[in-house]
Amino acid sequence: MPISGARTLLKANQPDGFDCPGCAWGDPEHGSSFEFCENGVKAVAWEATEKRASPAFFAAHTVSELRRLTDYELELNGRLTHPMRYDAASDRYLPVAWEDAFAEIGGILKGLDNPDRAEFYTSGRASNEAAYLYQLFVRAYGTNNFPDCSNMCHEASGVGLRQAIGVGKGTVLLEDFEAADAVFVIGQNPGTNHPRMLGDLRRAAMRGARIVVFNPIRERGLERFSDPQDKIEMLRGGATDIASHYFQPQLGGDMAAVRGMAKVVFAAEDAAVAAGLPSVLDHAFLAEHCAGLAEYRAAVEATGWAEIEDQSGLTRAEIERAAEVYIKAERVICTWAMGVTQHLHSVATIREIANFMFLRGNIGRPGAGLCPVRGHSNVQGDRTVGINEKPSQAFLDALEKHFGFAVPRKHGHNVLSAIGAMLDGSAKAFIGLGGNFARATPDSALVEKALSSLKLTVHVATKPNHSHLMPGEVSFILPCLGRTEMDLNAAGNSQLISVEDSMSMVHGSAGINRPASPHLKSEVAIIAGIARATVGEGTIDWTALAEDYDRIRDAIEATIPGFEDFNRRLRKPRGFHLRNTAAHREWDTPAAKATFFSGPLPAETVHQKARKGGGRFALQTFRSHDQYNTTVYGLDDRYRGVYGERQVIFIHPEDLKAMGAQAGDRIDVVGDHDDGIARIAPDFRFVPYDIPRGSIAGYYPELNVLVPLASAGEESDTPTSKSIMVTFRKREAA
Ligand SMILES: Nc1nc2c(c(=O)[nH]1)N[C@H]1C(S)=C(S)[C@@H](COP(=O)(O)OP(=O)(O)OC[C@H]3O[C@@H](n4cnc5c(=O)[nH]c(N)nc54)[C@H](O)[C@@H]3O)O[C@H]1N2
Ligand SMILES: Nc1nc2c(c(=O)[nH]1)N[C@H]1C(S)=C(S)[C@@H](COP(=O)(O)OP(=O)(O)OC[C@H]3O[C@@H](n4cnc5c(=O)[nH]c(N)nc54)[C@H](O)[C@@H]3O)O[C@H]1N2
Ligand SMILES: [Mo]
Repeated sequence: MPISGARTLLKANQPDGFDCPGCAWGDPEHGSSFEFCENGVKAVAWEATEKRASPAFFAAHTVSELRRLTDYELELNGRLTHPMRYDAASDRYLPVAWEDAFAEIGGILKGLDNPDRAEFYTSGRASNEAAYLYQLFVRAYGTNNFPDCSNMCHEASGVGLRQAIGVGKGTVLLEDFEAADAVFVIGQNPGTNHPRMLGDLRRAAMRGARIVVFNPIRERGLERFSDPQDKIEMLRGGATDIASHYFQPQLGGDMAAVRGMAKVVFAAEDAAVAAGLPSVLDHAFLAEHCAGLAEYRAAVEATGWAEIEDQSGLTRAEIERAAEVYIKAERVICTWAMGVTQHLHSVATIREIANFMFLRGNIGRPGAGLCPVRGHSNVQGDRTVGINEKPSQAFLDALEKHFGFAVPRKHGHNVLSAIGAMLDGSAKAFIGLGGNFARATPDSALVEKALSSLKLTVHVATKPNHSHLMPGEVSFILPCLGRTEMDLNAAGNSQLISVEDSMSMVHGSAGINRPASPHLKSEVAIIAGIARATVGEGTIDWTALAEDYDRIRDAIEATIPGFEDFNRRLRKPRGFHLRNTAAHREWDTPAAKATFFSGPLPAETVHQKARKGGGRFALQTFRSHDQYNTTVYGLDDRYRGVYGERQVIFIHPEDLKAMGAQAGDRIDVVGDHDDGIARIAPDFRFVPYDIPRGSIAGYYPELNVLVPLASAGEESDTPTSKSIMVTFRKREAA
């Protein structure tokens, strides 16, 4: 790594440095111990690369040629350096002047007969300031079309938690992990995706807290972990056991597993009462704070063990062991991520997790609470500052009052409805603030077609990716500064941005590296440029806002609760905490209580359906250790023992045997969704693995060709990329 790279790392997650673009895990109070992780290093080094995808690179390759590269090969070309415009005649991207790009984009947007014909995507790396300015521009233009990576990520957590506790965010702070007696980790692989979280889990395990994992796959990082911050452990080559209990449910079986645990808790309560022992339930909390307990208890009693075992894939004895830990622990935290949120029944599952935690009052007190672990480093902040296709009326009122323009009130498009609008021809323009829309979304072939059919596509990006290679009639790639780079205004002063982590801590971030190219602009400056050319400076002075981000923060303070004295508090070493009502046991729900939901278990989950025969399997798509979403850093997945390849399917050895297949056999994976669309992922290899029978796994984004647009989570509308029905086809020998 070049020296500048090492210097860069020393400034990651430091009070005077930049926020690590890796993940949204919180930073410790004592910011002096330099916390970084292997995958944070990769994320930072990826951005600080010395390679450049310059105009010479684009001159040397037609877009059709570039399309044949893998995601990995494409991003290897390094950082974008110039704004580029697609030239259909030569099938190449050519350099363009910033002002010309802004003028043409503004012209096309103004020319659409209805602002709802444009789609404004956000990926979760955008800062609060960029995201706020973006939503302001888009609403001044006249639409609430905000498809957002959140729609594919933690949407179900937002929806489920809002219903249950009145706020769509987690209730714990990092400090709570120091006080918890037990942490339940459901559907999450922190060893790869939130390595700094493993440090906190390890410290908890070392002081005797129980760590209970629910994951169909045995993930090495959750079993044993050696902390890179612990020099003695590193020198000895030692490691600490993380999980005290590891349960392997079937895909989508978590709601049944959690309900099973609730059943055990109610039974234990009855036994305690009969024996004259102290109650297992937290009656004081339930009486003062909760609504719907009696109905919930009835629903739990109506759910039989046979149904619970069949759907969860766990035995009653296993579930009793897990529940035992919960009952014995005074303070419990439950964390989860994509293994819970990317299913058909995710919202119901998250409500069930909340139900379970209410039983012993495990919310709103130290060492206890609900903790959805976010993905992108500022995905939570982007929502807070208004990237939301269904904005609250209160927020819209505040915008209208502060800025004095009429805001659009109609709900806009999320990711799936935006794709629908592109496919049916009603959408005409796509603007992407970061991300890789074509690769991150389902049914890749259809989305590629959708993007290419548009009148205008614009991508604000740091590196070339496949979404840039589906140009519409007019198409731009606009290169921006990354998190690690200095963002200087016209006066030469370094601008501060802010982000919000999974624990609702808002803190500042300022890059330290020289920009990858002198032609880059900040995301804020790019949004201001497009806004000026589209809606003009009549009501909003875009130039002044972009010139000093303190002014954007003043506007955030004036329109969004919780940001009082924003500019001053942001400059405090660890930033500040956005107040979470549920963490204070205030319930912003219709009943003004923490609310139990008592629906039945799903009638059938994907593995139950697959088991009916026809050679069908339930597939989940997840991340390797060497990738950041659609960005592939390398072809290894060290913890899972896969090297030099990504086209693999993890499968139980007995399933292989039953098919008469062997490790290493090459196969095509064939989609089996009942919508008449043929879906094939060609040329994969079997890897025998410790995974329940009937459930299989492979990597995103290669397998997105198999994720059906038509399959969306109930109430969350999230693509169901962890429950896909597939079959296999043997490949003919070449
Ligand atoms: N290095 C790195 N860091 C990242 C990312 C990255 O790509 N690379 N991505 C970021 C983003 S945007 C996000 S959202 C997060 C993602 O973080 P994770 O949610 O950890 O990501 P996935 O790789 O999708 O892993 C899902 C885990 O859930 C398990 N699982 C799947 N289905 C089920 C189920 O039905 N039940 C249970 N109990 N478990 C299940 C899988 O076996 C796997 O261990 O990470 C963020 N951080
Ligand atoms: N099958 C399947 N599909 C999934 C998932 C899954 O688990 N399985 N996970 C889903 C989830 S959780 C998520 S969050 C989405 C992710 O979807 P996205 O957020 O759209 O995708 P990323 O791969 O994170 O975006 C990578 C691109 O972002 C750009 N970029 C990087 N840094 C910056 C920056 O600082 N500024 C700007 N403007 N651009 C930058 C680079 O050009 C890079 O190519 O994918 C979803 N899709
Ligand atoms: Mo995500």
